[in-house]
Parts: sequence; structure tokens; C-alpha cells
Amino acid sequence: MKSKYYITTPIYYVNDVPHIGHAYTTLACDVIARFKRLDEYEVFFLTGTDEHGQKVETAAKNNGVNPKKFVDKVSENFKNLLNCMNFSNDSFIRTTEKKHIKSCQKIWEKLLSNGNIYLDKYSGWYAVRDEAFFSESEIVDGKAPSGAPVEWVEEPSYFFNLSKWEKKLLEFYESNKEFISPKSRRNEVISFVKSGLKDLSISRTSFSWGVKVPNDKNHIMYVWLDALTNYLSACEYSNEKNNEFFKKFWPADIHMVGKDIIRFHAVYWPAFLMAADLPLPKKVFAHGWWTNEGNKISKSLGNVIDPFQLVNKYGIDQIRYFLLREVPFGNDGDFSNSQLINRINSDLANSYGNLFQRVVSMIFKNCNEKIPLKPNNFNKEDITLINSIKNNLNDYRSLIDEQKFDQYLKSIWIVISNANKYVDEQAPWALKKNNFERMEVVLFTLVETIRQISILLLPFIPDTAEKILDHIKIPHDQRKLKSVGFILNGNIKISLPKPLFPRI
Ligand code: ME8
Repeated sequence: MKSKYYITTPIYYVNDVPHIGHAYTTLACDVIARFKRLDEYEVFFLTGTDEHGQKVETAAKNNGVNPKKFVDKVSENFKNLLNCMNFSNDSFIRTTEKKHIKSCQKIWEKLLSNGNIYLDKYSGWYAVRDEAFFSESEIVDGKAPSGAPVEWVEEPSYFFNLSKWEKKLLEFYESNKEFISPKSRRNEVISFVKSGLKDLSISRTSFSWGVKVPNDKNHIMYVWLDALTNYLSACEYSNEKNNEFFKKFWPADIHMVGKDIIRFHAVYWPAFLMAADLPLPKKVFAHGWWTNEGNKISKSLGNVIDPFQLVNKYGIDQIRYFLLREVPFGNDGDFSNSQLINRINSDLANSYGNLFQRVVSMIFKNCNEKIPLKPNNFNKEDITLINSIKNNLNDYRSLIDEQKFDQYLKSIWIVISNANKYVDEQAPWALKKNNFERMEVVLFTLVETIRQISILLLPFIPDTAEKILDHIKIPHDQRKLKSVGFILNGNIKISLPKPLFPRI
């Protein structure tokens, strides 16, 4: 039986158009999902939109439309991003969907019947931009720690008894060292929990755009309880007739988030789940933040990076590669056009693209338009090159499981560079005249290496890697991680290649 793998992105607020930050998180998930499928896992890859709350309600008002109409329109932009970036999600959840609302009410009732919710009154600060409550001591210069403006709120509210879960959370972090990754985030969360947790307000009464609290029509659920529950809704938590899907996929293997929302995912969410007697996700990974040429990305600064424009200008795989290669995943990164162009020209056009172009052209011109038949007289250099990927598959698996995308790519580019060096050293154009048979071995070795590299690159640059595998006629059922280990048979007719990555 196949192992299952459930991976999620945050669900994005529909107060605004998607930007590069949203594309980044979903891209990381897409690469993991594609890798796991390549490794024959049964994958459920979820993304979606967060459509309730004061922030979205205000955005709708500012646009002069009712919230439902507004969210229907804006969530389409997020769906369009999926196509634009070639994302392979299996499902897209919207928090205005019936099945999600049912899930929210189900978890609420469970929390209530387990004695974890009580009615009281909230008075304190609220930041609409963060959709978060803050106590007096957290306010910095009259603002939330994120810099978001705050407003004073006083209203009746249901509370979740978060303080009761402090010890259990710390025990859980202790026995599940990987739960919060990377390590720096783990330390940050642990010290936050150790500093003492206060009960959490989980309902609002001063506006109405949200999921109704069961049996109390004056309250709507706090948008974060609503939003986090999407991870359950999408895998059929509220489907009373058939819970096979839920049983199979829950708990999630990884929730991928940005560092801004780690507290919600690594503190509130596991506490809600424990309190509702549900299993906890295996990992929350909080990646870093992109800036634009050194500046914080924000609509008010007018420097939001539009992924649609970038892809149009540079190409999908170019952007996918750059985002995951440029910055070690987990760190903050700065988006710079000149760095992007450098990466495209040096890594994609001059290294990988050029390797493919020159090897396949030489085969086309010198070997009667056919990849030579698999030889049986490889020398030491040939074998070293051929084995460099195939003998290290477990290392690639670990790098994906540790979300070390840049290292994965670096390691493949070492093989690409070695293959380019091997071309220069073996000089097949010279062998053509005096040792035709050896030339065939060299070209076979190279095309076999390109085959392995391209399979490993399928998760990152799927269009280009598929194009290469199509070009050398690798059957679709041999584009799996396990097929890296079988060596090509050769004797395959090919055509003259076109450049894969135009230089910029
Ligand atoms: O927080 N760099 O939604 P959101 C990197 N609805 N990543 C960035 C980024 C940047 N500059 N800007 C945004 C919400 N992101 C909630 C989530 S989940 C149950 C509810 C990414 O639309 C990053 O993943 O504000 C961040 O966590 C997310 O977008 C925030 O998206």
C-alpha cells in the first residue's frame, strides 16, 4: 500500500491580489508534493482562501460590494495563480464553503462539550491587519508588534481555555522535536509559551462576516479558529457519512507557513486539536520573508511583486528555480532583478540548458540521429558520473524532508557542472575522428546523466524537465524516483533540440 502524505499552504486572505510571497509558500508545497508523488506517495496537497473576518469585510466595503460577491471575485485571482505557476494542488478550499462551515461548527461543539469554551467579555486591543488580539504589554508605540494599527475592542466573547494547555504544549514540543521547524522558530515558540498563555477570545459580536457560533446567533467565530479548521474541512472532517478520507489523511504531514503566522499554527492550532481530541500535525515549517530590493513588500510602498508579470516576463520554471535556489529556505530573502537574471543566465541557460543542447545536438549530428545503444564498456569516469545521482537518492529524499531546497538544487548543479567538465575533458568531437566507439560511450553517459538529472528536477522545473524527458523519449511510467536507478537502453531516435532557456 502507498504511504500517504498530506501537505497544506496557509489559506490566503482575499483582501488583496496575490503577490510573490503567496506564490513562494505554495511553490515550496508544490515541490514537496511533486517530489512525494515522484516517490510514489499518495499525496493530498491543499491550498485555498481565507474569506471571513473584519479585514475581508472592510476590503469588500472599500470596494463597494457585498462580501460574498467580493470574495467570489478575489478568490478567483488566487485560483489563477495556481495555473500561472504550474501548481499541482489536489484541492482548493474556500472558507465560505458549506462543508467548511459545518466543520467549524463541529469543532466548536466538540471544544464546548469537552469543557474548553466559556462565555465572558473581551476588552483589549485588536489589529485588523493581523486579525489578532494583543494585550497592553504587547503594544509597541501604539501599534501591534508587526506595526499594524490597533483598535480598542470591548464586547461579549467566548473564550478558549488556552492557558490550560501550556504544559501539554511544552511536553508535545519536547517529544516532537521536528514539530516546529526550523530550529530558530522552535525556540521562539517555546519561549512564547513558557512566558505564559492567556485564554483566547474566539468569538466576535461587532460585525457579522464569519461562521455563526452554534446556538448563539449574536456571535461569529474568531477568524483564526475558522481559518485553521480549513485543514480539517478539506479532508472531510464534517462528512458524517464517509470518514475514510479523513481517517486516511489526517493528521497533516506538514503545514507550510510564513514566519508571520507561526504562533497561530504552532500554539493555537495544536491546542485546539488537543482540546478536541484530534491528532496533531507532524510538522509546521515557517519560512522567511521576502523583501523587494531591500524594502519591505507592501501595497502602501507600491512595491508589491506581481507573480503574473514575472512569469510573463521570465518564464515559469525560471521563477520557480530562482525562488527556491536563491535563498536557503527558512531565511529571509531579498528579491533582486539582477540576481534573477544572473541565475537564469548562468545556472539555467549556460549550465543545464547548454549541457542538454550540446549533448543532444552532438548525438543528432554524429550518431545518425539516435541515442547510441547502451554500451558495456564504461570506464571509471563514466561510472562516476552515472552514479553521482543514482547512488544518492536517499540524500535527495532527506533534503526534501528537511525542506533544504537550495541544497538539493546546489547538489544537482554540481552534477551538471561535472557533466559539462566531462564533455570538455572527453572531447567527443575529437573522438569522432579517431575512436568512434568511445565517442558513443561518452555521449551515452551524458544523456543518461541528463535523464537522471531531469527526473530529479521534475518537482522544481516541471515543464522543462518534462520537455527534456519527452525529447529523449522516456516513457511516462519511467519518470519516477525509482526509475532513476534503471539505466537507459539507448537506440532512441531523437530530433534537433531548441534552446530551453533563452539568455536574458
Ligand atoms: O495570514 N514573503 O493570510 P495572508 C514570504 N489568512 N511569504 C509571504 C510574504 C512575503 N513577503 N507575504 C506573504 C494569512 N507571504 C491567513 C492564513 S492559514 C490557516 C490562515 C505568505 O494572505 C506567507 O506564507 O496574509 C504568509 O504566512 C502568508 O503569505 C500570509 O498570507
